[in-house]
Amino acid sequence: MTGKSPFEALSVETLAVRLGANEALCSHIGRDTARWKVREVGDGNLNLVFIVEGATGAAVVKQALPYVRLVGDSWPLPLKRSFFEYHALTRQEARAPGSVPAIHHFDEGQALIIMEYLSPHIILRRALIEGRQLPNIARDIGLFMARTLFRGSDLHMETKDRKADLALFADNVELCDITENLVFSDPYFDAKMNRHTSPQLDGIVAELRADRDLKVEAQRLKHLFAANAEALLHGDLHSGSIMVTDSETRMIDPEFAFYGPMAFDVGMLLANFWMAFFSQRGHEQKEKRDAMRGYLLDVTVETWSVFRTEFAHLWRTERTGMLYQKSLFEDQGDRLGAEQALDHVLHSIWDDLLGFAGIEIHRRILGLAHNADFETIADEDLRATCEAKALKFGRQIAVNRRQIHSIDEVNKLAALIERENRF
Ligand code: SR1
Ligand code: MG
Repeated sequence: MTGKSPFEALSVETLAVRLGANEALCSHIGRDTARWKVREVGDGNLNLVFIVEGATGAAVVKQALPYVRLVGDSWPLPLKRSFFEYHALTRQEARAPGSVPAIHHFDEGQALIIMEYLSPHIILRRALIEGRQLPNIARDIGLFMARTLFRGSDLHMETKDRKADLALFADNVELCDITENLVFSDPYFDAKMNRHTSPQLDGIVAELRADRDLKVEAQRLKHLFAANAEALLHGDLHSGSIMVTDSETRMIDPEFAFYGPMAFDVGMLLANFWMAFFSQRGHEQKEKRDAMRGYLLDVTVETWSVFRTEFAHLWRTERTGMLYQKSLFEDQGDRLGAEQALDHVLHSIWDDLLGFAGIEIHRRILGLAHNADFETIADEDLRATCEAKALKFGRQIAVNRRQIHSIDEVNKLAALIERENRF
């Protein structure tokens, strides 16, 4: 199969025939295709994902489809998202070595990436639903975000390189369009593909759609998302885009990558920890999940702390881009000036990340793409109670974000709302 053949979706039945001569795949898993075992395991919203096991190893073959898998061919989506995923992965590996799967092969025409099979890793979201406390995720994800965001911005890059890259990723229009609609707008009106736990949440949904301050805030955040091309983002950094073992963490699926505000990645990620927190009540059996709830709040604190510390370290040691040049500060002996500027940058990421987190929570409960944290709670009344609390929390952090000054304050609010009985 070459990049020149017309695109054709792979299947479990055709994969060995079509990729049997692929040198990168054969060298990793063995050439005897009769011994290949192929499984399709994609559980995301967009693509096909195969695990291929051979005599000497295993690999993942990920292929984009020309439509949104979750919805079907009534929603066409360009194959070029695979190109952006490939380019984002190569940049992330360079900026945060060891944090993403190794790429073995990329075929642009077939929109497929052959990459490292991560095993025994599982999706972070699944681990959190199971109540597993992973000791390293806060450190690993905090470092990943600080390194990719700092090193993928004008704080570090050569300006001509960043502008060329900005132009390259600017073409990821359709994936940005998904976020622009699904995240920032659809939850706040009667959009066609929305769904929510009904009738339990009907009243809250009506309130949120009538909430002028919230809608204005969501649109200010959308404005920021669209207009602030600050750094190369992962673009979809939720707990379903992270694979873990007890000791390892890898980020996957950056097909939504584009140049946007740093706070978007950080906010989306933290929102997923807060959603995991609010959903724990729905996963409690006889064993209570108090320790898990405490762990999840601790993870938000540590992630943000690691992010800030690493970002500050890079600010002091790798600030080679055109912004806040050393010639204006350190080179004149004004170290404090550089620290003052760093403080401003981190403050603005903080203010905005709370907004992005709040609306990410809303869209996962009110929009098209729900998450398993809540969806796997079979008792609908219980699910709605967890969701209602998360919605209330999301509204407060989005609208009042400039009055909230620390992550401890946010977590106190989360704990307070979680313990309320009136839902
Ligand atoms: C139609 S795509 C829905 C969602 O799936 C992806 O993972 C993104 O989060 C997107 O918003
Ligand atoms: Mg994805």
